[in-house]
Amino acid sequence: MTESTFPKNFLWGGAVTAHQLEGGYNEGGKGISIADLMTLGGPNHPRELTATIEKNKYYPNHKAIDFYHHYKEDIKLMAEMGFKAFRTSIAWTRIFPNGDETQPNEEGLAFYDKVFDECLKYNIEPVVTLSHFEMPYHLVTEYGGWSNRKLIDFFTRFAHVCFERYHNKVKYWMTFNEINNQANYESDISVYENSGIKFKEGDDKQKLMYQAAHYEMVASAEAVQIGHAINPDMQIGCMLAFCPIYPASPKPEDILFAQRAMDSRLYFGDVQVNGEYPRWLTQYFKSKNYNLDITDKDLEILKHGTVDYIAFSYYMSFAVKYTDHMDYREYSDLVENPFVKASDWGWPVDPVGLRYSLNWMTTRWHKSLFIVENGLGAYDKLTDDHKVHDDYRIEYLRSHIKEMKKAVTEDGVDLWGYLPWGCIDLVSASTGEMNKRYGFIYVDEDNHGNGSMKRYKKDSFDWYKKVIESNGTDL
Ligand code: P53
Repeated sequence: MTESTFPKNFLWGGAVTAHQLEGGYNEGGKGISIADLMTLGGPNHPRELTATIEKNKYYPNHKAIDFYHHYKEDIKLMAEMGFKAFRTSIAWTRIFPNGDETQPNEEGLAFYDKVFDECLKYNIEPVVTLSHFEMPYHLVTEYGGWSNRKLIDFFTRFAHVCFERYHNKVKYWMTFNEINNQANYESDISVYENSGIKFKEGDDKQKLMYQAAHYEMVASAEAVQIGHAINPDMQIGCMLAFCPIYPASPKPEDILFAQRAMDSRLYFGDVQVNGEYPRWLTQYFKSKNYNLDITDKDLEILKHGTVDYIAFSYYMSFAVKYTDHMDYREYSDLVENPFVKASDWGWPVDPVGLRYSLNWMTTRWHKSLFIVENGLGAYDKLTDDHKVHDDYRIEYLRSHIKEMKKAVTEDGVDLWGYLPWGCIDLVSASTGEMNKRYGFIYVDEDNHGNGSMKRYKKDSFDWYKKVIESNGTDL
């Protein structure tokens, strides 16, 4: 008989990242990260990327939800839901405040010892991202972010220190969060968050993105080797934003173009999993006369630093229609998909796309998978008696878990776990808002940082607790 539910050791839990939740942006010797210089934006106006902290602007990540001082209380609530795993990141600027020091900041290291110990106390497995949109700002101003090869050394030093310090506490690691978001190279925010590059007038954005991504992937492959040398039991993965891209119609040109769009967004996975660039892309670099700085030694490193597993986020799917070019651009080539609804922030909601994605990756890469983000950003209302009736969130998660279950039980996908995003409300990455909420736990704080900061359980808290208790049977 085939197994009809999730494996016994399935890692149910939730996910966050340092800069969107910790606050304490200048405590414990922490340096300024790129996220500390992003202002509050909104659904219709982008966040500003300022060069210094300006007095009259609001920077939501400075305070975030103050996990820096609330971590015990917050992890306790996650334990109450029965979490088996908790994904967070290590703020690079707590360990290397400027990024180019040779010695780490002990106070920063000690903070994460406390966070991981608190998780382990409840048998919660920490799942840790090394770089999640929070590189030291000093590396931007002094080196131009990841446009500079020197960043490889700074990052691998950071990775080395973290692996050495925490290898007995943390088994699951990821190198770069959503490394492929910058495939959307026309977006200033996407490239800045991944690579710390601020475009100037006249820049070839696409070329700069390919070069930066190359250095990052070399750094990631080196980190994999460093980590395995320290402790071969550590599982070190890549992390991709997986948004499947469908053809708008069965027209052959649409299908071909959708394939190219997927390849353009996901070549990062090809390099990190297979250890080499796909042929179409090498050919593309030639046709563009890009002459990127990719050395033979780099190619060796990529080959020997392939990842142990694939972590990914899944929020939405896209659709494309061929016009007159094969060079996919996310802004201009997407068309609306009449078969899916959208969230309040315009993100298409497509649970079946999750099953499609799990199968797509399994067929292409033959590796274990780990869903480390999924969820619905929504407006919540705290009632007078401190409840949040978030049936829309439960519905979103339930429909995605159902599809994930089919992928595991019917399609045989090797999936390690499910860690929905923002398990406690936190600052949105794209808009900086608090009001774009994902959590099972409500945090009483508004877009401008006002509120009691008290934590309240939403209806989804009790629902998710039951889901975990029943290992995904009681949905
Ligand atoms: P927010 C774009 C597309 C898909 C995922 O996003 C993305 C982004 C960038 O915003 O980011 C991931 O907060 C990211 C998290 C982020 C989460 O999705 O914009 O890894 O840091 O918070 C949700 O609603």
